[in-house]
Amino acid sequence: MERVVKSANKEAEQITEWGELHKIETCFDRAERLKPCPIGETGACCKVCHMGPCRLVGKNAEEEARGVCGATLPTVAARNMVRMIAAGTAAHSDHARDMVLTLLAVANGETKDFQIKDVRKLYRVAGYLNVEFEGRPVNDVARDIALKFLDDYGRQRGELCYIKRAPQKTQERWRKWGIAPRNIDREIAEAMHRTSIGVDHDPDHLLTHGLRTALADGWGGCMISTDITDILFGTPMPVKAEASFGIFKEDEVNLIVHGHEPTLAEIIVDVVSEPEMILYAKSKGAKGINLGGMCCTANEVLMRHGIPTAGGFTNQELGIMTGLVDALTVDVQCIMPAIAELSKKFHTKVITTSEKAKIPGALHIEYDEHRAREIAREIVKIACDNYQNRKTEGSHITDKFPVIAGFSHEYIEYMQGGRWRGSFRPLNDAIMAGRVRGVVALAGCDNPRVPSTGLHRYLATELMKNDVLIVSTGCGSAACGTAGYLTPEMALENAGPGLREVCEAIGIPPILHLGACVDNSRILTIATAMAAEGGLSDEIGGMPAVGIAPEWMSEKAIAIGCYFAASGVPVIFGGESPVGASNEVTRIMTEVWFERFRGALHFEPDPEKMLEMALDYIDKAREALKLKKYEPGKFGAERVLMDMAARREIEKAAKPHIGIY
Ligand code: SF4
Ligand code: MSK
Repeated sequence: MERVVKSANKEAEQITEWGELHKIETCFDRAERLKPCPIGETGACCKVCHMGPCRLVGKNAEEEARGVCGATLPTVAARNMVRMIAAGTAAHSDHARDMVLTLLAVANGETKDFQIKDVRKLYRVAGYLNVEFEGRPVNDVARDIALKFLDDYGRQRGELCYIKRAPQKTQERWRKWGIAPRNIDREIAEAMHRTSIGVDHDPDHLLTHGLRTALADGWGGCMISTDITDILFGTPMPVKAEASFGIFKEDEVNLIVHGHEPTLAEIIVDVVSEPEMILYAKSKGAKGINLGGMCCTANEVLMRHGIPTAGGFTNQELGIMTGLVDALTVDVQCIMPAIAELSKKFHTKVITTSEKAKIPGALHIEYDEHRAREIAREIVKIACDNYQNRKTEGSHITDKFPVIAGFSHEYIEYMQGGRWRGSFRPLNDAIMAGRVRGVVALAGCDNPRVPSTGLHRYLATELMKNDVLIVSTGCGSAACGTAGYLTPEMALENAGPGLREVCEAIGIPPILHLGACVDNSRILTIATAMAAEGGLSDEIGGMPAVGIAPEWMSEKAIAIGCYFAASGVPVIFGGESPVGASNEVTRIMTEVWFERFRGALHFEPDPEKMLEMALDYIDKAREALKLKKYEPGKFGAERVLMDMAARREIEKAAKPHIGIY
């Protein structure tokens, strides 16, 4: 039988081949063996009560199939979708809640291991929340901010604080259709209530609440998490780093942080460079301590400290199989339980650190923000002790790729005009003139059900060629990073002529790594800034912009896709549609949502069609905005793009008025 290609990444593929040879099973083998249930896959199975599970199948299932209670297929598919949104929103927002509680602990002086690093960002957030900050002690401002955000989890009436950050027109659409969220926990709880047996049975009504829940994720949980993480650990600006399995060092202790929460990882970044820790590592025979990351905890420390990444979701088992990982700490989300069992075949210590997440077979050292440094030292020492247990076997890989990451929306604004004149004008102008055809958010997971990272690579390459600027997050960024796509040189080699010119003038890569999956909120902020800048759409909807998650697998991705759609961005997901069994639900999520919110959520397994659909959305938006028709290499008149020298001149002359940099 012909071998199935498991990953588009050469290095990952090499490890899977080594694994097959040594009879070591990975998610790729399990994905090959476990075919998805075709009924559940398309949203036609209901198991919300114990009269079921009911499978709504058959010739005219859409019209005729009924569950024991009488639920129709559109009801069942819509309910399944809403439950996915609720779960994804819960995940991001619970992570964000912990960030709020950390900020509160810092403000109250309850933890000595963290301080507020970015006071400018604190003031900017205070401004959004109408918290007085001038002349007040920083910790008092931080406390008020934390309390306001906590209120976003429990307020019974009114709207989330950050709803008003969206363009006015976008807000109006939300209010008109009743999807402006009240509080994060309430929308999640109501989603679970409405989808339980015998409550809401109207698919449109159900999905409308799904959008309200998703907005609580995007403009609530995700945006809160991004902002507090920036306040506590610094707003990212471009850093150089490396990606892929070659980041592991043969002669140093390799400690990898994996999951999503940045707090413990931040302290570990600090602790690994303490002289006594380095001495400790040396006493065990290693030359030093090498800290790396995986998935979104990696993205957090990559964005702020240039810590290298071993890649995204499907690389977690493969990392262990290099035989070089001495300890792998995991916090929450996207952690395969398989790593605990797999680690026994190697010497790797898997350490769970969240009070919310244990894996049988893993060592549990619970993170506590009041003893953060002490716990980080304990973990680093475990990794050092384990260095001596390293065996020689494993699929060692030496390839790694340079990466430029750290593009916060604040920095993107800065690089288009400098500290005092930062704006989105140059980007808007470049889009209007047709140099940049549009913007695509290439995000979401990598998935073993396709040659993993392959769809990200294909789409990134084709979009760049077509003069589309890419903003990426999460494992989409990891997929691009481990392919060597996150450097400015990539623009020279692969971008179309207009995009290349823009990238060279501003000094940016054609793919901007914006951070972890919670940092998709940065895309909402960028879209809002572009709308405010003028010349394109005056709301998020109608921009020549599309979201694509070609290899999504997590419920969090569904929540993200839906908050993009509700905000006005057409979104295309790969793979089979989880609501594909119902034409009515598919119609609501594409046509009806587009009519109401100018966004949509499509599922399209064919990557060429995904590309075609994205470019079509972009071109239609350009046409509706009466922008110059996109023609490669032919541009309309636009302002002169500001290069670094021009920016310095302005900075010399200008007085501060806006911007945080
Ligand atoms: Fe079946 Fe209705 Fe129960 Fe769902 S809620 S499992 S359709 S009886
Ligand atoms: S880690 S949600 S696999 S992006 Fe954020 Fe990656 Fe998807 Fe998890």
